[in-house]
Amino acid sequence: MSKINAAIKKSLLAFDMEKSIEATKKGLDEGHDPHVLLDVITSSLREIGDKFENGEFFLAELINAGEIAKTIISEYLEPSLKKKGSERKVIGHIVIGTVAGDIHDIGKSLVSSMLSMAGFEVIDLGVDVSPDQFVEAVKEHRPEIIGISTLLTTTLPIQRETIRALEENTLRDQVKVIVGGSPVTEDWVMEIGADGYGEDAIEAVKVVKRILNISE
Ligand code: B1M
Repeated sequence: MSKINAAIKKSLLAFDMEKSIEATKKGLDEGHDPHVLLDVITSSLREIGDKFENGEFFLAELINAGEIAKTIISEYLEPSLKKKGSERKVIGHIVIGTVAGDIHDIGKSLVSSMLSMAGFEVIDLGVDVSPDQFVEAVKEHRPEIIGISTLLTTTLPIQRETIRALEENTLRDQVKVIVGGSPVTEDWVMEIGADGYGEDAIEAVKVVKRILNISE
């Protein structure tokens, strides 16, 4: 692991906002790939989640880590990723959100940003989005695709409920559905009848393009 990556990981695991920002800025200034820095943050958060799960860290620490990661990603990494891409024409429209009962938004927002950088117009409904709210957004915005995110196993069934709500409102054949979030598996995608899923934000963009037959 490079010195910068190690410094970011160390400061995130110490819940030190200042040092995390400092290390990220240094990494960007030294020309490190923002995608790689993003991977370091994601894997560090996973480690923090595991430590929370086994009782080593408390909820307050999970909250702190989430806040630090959000700040670094939205204020430093995303602007740097955007600089790399140029202005593009709109290639599609997507409504995206995190399901009802779930307030995790770091990964979902990353997927939104990557899609936006790839040329999609993204209507981000935020977190705690009910199946009815997804349905209303589809009626209002008429996207080609919707993205349903969740990180909790307890709220995973809401992805299925959202697809059912689209069917009940006779909208399912007008809109494709991509799902995502750490508990989502290929089997789950098949079971609920979604059109695809992305394991991470980069994969999500590829999958959306594939589903919509966009080759650029
Ligand atoms: Co929470 N949390 N959390 N948490 N949290 C997890 C998810 C957990 C795995 C930690 C653990 O115990 N190991 C665990 C879930 C266990 C389970 O359900 N099996 C958990 C828990 C239990 C909880 C609470 C219940 C804790 C409590 O209160 N006792 C609570 C729930 C609150 C609620 O939602 N109702 C809770 C709260 C929180 C915080 C608020 C403190 C904070 C979130 C802050 C925020 O999002 N603004 C938080 C955090 C930070 C985490 C961990 C540590 C990190 C999540 C994260 O941001 N990862 C997480 C541990 C883990 O994930 N292993 C954990 C970085 C992000 C870039 O990755 O979100 O996976 P990720 O997104 C990826 C992919 O999944 C994918 O692409 C993204 C980018 O690469 N992806 C998509 C995501 N959505 C997609 C959508 C797509 C396609 C791809 O298409 C639509």
